[in-house]
Amino acid sequence: MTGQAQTHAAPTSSAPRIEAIELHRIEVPLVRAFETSFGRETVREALLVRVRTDAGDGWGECVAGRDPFYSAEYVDGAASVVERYLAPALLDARGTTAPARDDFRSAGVPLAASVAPTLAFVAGHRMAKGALEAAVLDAELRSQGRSMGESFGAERGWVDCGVSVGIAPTLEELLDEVTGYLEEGYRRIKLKIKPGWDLVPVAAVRELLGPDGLLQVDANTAYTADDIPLLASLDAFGLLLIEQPFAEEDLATHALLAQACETPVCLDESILDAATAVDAIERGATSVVNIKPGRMGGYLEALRVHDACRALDVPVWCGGMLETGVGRAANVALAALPGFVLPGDTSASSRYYADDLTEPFALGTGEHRGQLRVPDAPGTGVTVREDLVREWASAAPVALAR
Ligand code: NPG
Repeated sequence: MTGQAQTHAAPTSSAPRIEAIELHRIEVPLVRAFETSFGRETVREALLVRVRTDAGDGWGECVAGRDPFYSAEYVDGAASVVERYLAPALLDARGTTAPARDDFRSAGVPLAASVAPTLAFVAGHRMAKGALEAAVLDAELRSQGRSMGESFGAERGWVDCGVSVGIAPTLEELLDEVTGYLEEGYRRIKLKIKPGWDLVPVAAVRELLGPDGLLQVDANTAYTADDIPLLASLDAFGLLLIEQPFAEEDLATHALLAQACETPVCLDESILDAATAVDAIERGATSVVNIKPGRMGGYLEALRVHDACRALDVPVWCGGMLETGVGRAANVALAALPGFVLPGDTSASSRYYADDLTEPFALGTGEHRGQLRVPDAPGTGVTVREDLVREWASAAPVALAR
């Protein structure tokens, strides 16, 4: 076969070598319950991975939730697949044998670029794979003295922040919550909607924001094709976008909605990688893309999705999965790329947590009101508070070594 560029990862002596991988399960209380069309959370159950290399450590956060409701992945399953399959494979390969993709986004991070190919023998489990890749990337960039922003090609020192507002018990409580976020400076409001909680809350929040306030909605797959007329009637409220109203496999109904309404349709759950993004765009099922690195198997694929969307002139924005500072830091670096033209769900730590696992992310003031600063120290640029990892542990850590 000719024309197939295949390189081998970590051919240089400068690439770190993986020595050990640790899994840490934690439970972090949320400052307020977060309700979506698929469930209600009061605690974030998270899986953190620490990769120990001969050149230093790196941390990654798995975004799988407690239950397999947003996606098929869930945190117990992620921990199991990391422990049984993924971590042993990385420890065996140690970045020296797996063929890495030879593309622009793999350049400069040979060890991180070897992770996805090494783990490709396991079907799916993108969130689990993404956590490992993020930890390896953090370790590798720290060893090079480079920040994620620098390595990704960030073009901004600050990013615009939006906030995702859960389904509230009453309209009054919703308006109180949104008012609080506006006072804090958030530049865009995203409302969670579901059948029975859509037109009325959207109308009320539009009135609160005034005609110029940035507003969008997220249905997390709660609707069906029968709801197209109702969803099209949201055009009256000048929304930035309608996010994922239908099932993740159902591009056809999203394309029908896109034809029936003026509001841009944005896919989240459906977009698994650059290929599915391009396919959905070409089918007319999405004209804006929510990029969540965990859903795509890691930051390197997220960068490829960004690049593919940019080449097609499709705007992207950075989603969120209630990340602690570990994942938030990397998301903020990603959101500083030029294709991220809409504010992300990159909220301040205080939106979810009284204490964050790292230095807290706080919204800026003055000209940076409603923005977060992109970390510029090596790797994620933040430091994990190991005292809190221990304090919040919900299970004994698991350590795997070669
Ligand atoms: O700000 O981190 C955040 C959360 C943003 O609404 C948000 N996330 O569907 O996009 C989503 C939703 C979500 C949260 C999905 C938790 C899955 C779990």
